[in-house]
Amino acid sequence: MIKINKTLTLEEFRYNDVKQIPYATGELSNLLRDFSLAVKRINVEVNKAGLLDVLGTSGLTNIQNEEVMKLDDIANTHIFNVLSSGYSCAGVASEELDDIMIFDNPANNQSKYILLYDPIDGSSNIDTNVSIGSIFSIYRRISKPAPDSPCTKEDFLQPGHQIIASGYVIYGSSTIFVFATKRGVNGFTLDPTIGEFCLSHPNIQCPQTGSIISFNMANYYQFTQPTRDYLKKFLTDKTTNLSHRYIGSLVADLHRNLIKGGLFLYPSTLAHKNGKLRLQYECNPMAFIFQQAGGVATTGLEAILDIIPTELHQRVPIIIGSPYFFK
Ligand code: P6P
Repeated sequence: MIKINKTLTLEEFRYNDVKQIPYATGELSNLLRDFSLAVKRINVEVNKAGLLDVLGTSGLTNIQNEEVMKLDDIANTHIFNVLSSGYSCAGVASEELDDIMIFDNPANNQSKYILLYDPIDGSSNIDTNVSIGSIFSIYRRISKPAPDSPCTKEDFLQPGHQIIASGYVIYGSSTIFVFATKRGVNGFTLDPTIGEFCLSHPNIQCPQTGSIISFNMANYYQFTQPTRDYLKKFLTDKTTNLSHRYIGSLVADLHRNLIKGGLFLYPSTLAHKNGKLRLQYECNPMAFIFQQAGGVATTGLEAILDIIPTELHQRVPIIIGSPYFFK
């Protein structure tokens, strides 16, 4: 039979993974496939944003008391609809939903997973065509999967080191789906000719060092003195030849730093005492990805993945990047 050199689709990649894991049932692969379907639908909206009625604000405010952009609301609905119509997770939590949403039916109650997501991160950039992203993390339930046993709030308040898989999609010059499991970090680029995510960034490793430092300079004088002292160490070291790059879209800033190396921080500020970024669907998923790729993620005082969550929407300071910056 003729040999055809083709790139693996996300599903084909997962089939290979599942075949190598004796106890795997394929449920996690089904959940990743469902999420990839939802983000393909979001990708259509993002790519035609200026031609569809998806720009600007929705007129809603979320539990964070933040303006919900139309695309936030549309993306949230796309992900919710696909996951609730599937049977590969027992429930979800979203930045745009006040509380967890339990899919309480015999099929979904038997799923061993729950999923948390930020449907569109960086939404303030939507109207200016700057790269934005979607972020998710998947945990195994603490509650017992059974037809009459719905998931519980406790399932959604697990520390990040319990993550089974986490990932992001960056809607940029190309649309790339990056996800991590304990078997590594891999990136898949959407091939619009076949409508599939295809393996393009196998076995991503965070460079040991990097020359990019990312933080919002406008907040510098709101940083604590220890944060300024920490930054001064690198900004005054002539041997590091640092460049400051800050897109203001977490997924875009972190995807660049994951590939090229560097440091990103959103520390405590006067306006955001606990930092601005949310632990359960921004910091933990990104910290798990960086750690699996050889990077580091802390609050400045403790590892992000070790934090025991107390609130679904709690914020934490984050310093994340190449190991060099944590020596
Ligand atoms: P600031 C975007 O609104 C976001 O949630 C992240 O994507 C981004 O890293 C951060 O906030 C930017 O915040 O205060 O610098 O505009």
